[in-house]
Amino acid sequence: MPWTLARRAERLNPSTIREILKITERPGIISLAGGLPSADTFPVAAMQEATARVLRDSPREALQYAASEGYPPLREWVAAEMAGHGLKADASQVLITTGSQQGLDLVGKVMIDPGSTVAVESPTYLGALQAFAPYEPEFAPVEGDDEGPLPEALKGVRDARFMYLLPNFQNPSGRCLSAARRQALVQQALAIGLPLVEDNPYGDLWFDEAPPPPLAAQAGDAAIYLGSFSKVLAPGLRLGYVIAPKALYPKLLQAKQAADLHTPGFNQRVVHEVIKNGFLLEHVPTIRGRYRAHRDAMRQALERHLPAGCRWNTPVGGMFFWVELPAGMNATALLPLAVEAGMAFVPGAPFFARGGHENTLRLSFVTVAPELIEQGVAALGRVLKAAA
Ligand code: N5F
Repeated sequence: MPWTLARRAERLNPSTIREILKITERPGIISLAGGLPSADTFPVAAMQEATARVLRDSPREALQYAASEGYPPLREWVAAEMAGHGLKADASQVLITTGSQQGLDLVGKVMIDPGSTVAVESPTYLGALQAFAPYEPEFAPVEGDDEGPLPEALKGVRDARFMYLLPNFQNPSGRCLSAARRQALVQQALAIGLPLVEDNPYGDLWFDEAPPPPLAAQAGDAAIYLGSFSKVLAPGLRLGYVIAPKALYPKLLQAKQAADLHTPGFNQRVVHEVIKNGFLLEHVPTIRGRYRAHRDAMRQALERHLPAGCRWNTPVGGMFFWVELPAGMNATALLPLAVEAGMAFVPGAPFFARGGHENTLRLSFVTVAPELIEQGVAALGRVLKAAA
């Protein structure tokens, strides 16, 4: 073998979610594993019309190489949308990315040196751990409670390059930070000079009331904000965005250029065409209503089928239930049995930067229909009872 792997390649891991998705693509498996939006919410007709209009009105531009920063009207739309959420940023601070997953990679590339500290929630999004890990950080989990990370605990990570946070309906825990906790966290972060990287793909998927404004609205230049069109339109478009402090923007842009020159201009134009006249104001509430009904179906199924000793949250938005099994049970070991029984989940351990917590698992309630949620959770219940 004439090849020598780079040190960062050693840190590359397969995504547990993607590995499970391979199994769950087998017919007959009820997958509560992947955070896949319900395909019934994809706006197919609106996409068809917008695609036809883009190809009719601007085919040469739409099919040509385009600006690395993104399609200017889409950047303007993002800036205006975020202003409505209290985050004032200029369109020149918006970088359109190939999914918010790419935003995580670009932030890692620009901000992390080998051995530098990255503070994370515990648990946190495993795809972010996967994106940051090749840049060789030391992850520092920050202690928290039901309202979010503890502001006091930030003092322990004051030297971190940044803290990565998911304030709304967190993946995987479903947790939503209270307004008071957001304010306390930002105050503490500003006081100790700790920058924040805020990832918010689920904020629009609330069931009863909109979550408080983003941390970035209060943190100013101390925050980078990541958004995504995956959960409000369709993940196959691979469209997300980063809103960055002006001083950081050029470096993120250079990293973006090096990675893929630009996000597909065709997709950006089609999406802008779909959303420019308020489409999401009507579309997103239909997703909320549907997902709320799915959440209720899963809550009932969990109450009916999970054995005593299991605990779970009731998410008020987003896509996930987070389940704690009785101590001593191992979700990773139970997964093959669950698949044999006809269902799949994501084990919780990979969501913890330092592992452990083998008795946790994540269930998505949005991908399959309520009847299948009931069947899938019933199968999980049988597996857990047999293992107890
Ligand atoms: O914007 P996009 O589609 O790149 O979303 C990436 C992303 C970023 N940040 C958080 C907190 C996320 O939850 C995600 C998407 N997570 C899904 C999940 O199931 O955890 C995606 C999994 C789909 C897959 O790997 O095929």
